[in-house]
Amino acid sequence: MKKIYFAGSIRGGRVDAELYGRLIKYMQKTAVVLTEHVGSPHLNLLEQGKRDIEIYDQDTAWLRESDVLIAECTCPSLGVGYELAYAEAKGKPCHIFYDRTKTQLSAMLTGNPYFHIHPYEKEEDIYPVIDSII
Ligand code: 6IA
Repeated sequence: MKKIYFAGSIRGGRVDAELYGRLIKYMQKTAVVLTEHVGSPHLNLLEQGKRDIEIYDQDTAWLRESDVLIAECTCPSLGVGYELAYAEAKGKPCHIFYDRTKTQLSAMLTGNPYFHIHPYEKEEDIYPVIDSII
């Protein structure tokens, strides 16, 4: 089974947290998701116990261990942008999803041919693309 690093906004804002949760649940049917907590509704409570240096060390270790990075980028997040650049530097395939009716993606992502970018209009459009990735 492929190991997936799923990236989604945390301190950038949790408006899409439920969507992340549904995507993670779907991917877990056929793959290992290293970052299940990104879709957790209880993240704020959990987060208080962990120091930022531990979060950084764990997440960069998971990025190096992963086979593919899948990022949901509708809600902009500095952390997700950093993870994308880190994964690119490590040669990991990077897939970016965003709702084109809600946001315009940064030119630093759309302008980089390394990234596989998947704009969508409806959540149901995401799932067949995920199938083709994993
Ligand atoms: O800048 P942001 O906070 O929006 O960055 C979000 C991204 O950074 C996510 O894709 C995560 O991989 C990573 N990240 C940010 N905060 C955490 C975190 N907090 N834990 C793990 N990854 C994080 C603590 C919660 C945990 C104890 C359940």
